[in-house]
Amino acid sequence: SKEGVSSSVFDTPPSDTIFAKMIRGEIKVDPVYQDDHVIVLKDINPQAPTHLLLLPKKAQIGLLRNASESDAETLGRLLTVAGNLAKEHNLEEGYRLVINQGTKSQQSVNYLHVHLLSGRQFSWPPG
Ligand code: DGP
Repeated sequence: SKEGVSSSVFDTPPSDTIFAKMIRGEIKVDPVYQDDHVIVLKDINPQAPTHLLLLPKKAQIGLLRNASESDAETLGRLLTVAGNLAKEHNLEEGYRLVINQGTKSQQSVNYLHVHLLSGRQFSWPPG
């Protein structure tokens, strides 16, 4: 990066992120689930016994603030798929859905994604 200008994950357009490349098939993945709207992968660095990532397929959104009304169906589907997966995978004793947004939340990929974590005791407030 240029001197005095720190680089950021948000310098990468959503369509150039690793998740977009996976969705386009440019990087091979082994989805846990997919339909027309949502693709679900195992997180490469799991923070719980079950740690899935739910990605919107068509909406090339980095930050939630850049979502538009036309993304509403896809955004809703992320949650309905999460609920269905939790039921199918017998996670209903407890799971947590997380969307990290922005630098202070430690978002590390500029492509909107929902974490589904389960299989251990979580604390509140989150770390
Ligand atoms: P976040 O910090 O919310 O932006 O989470 C990004 C997550 O993506 C992080 O938990 C690690 C995961 N991740 C990064 N690169 C890859 C990858 O190449 N494959 C998979 N399956 N997950 C990845």
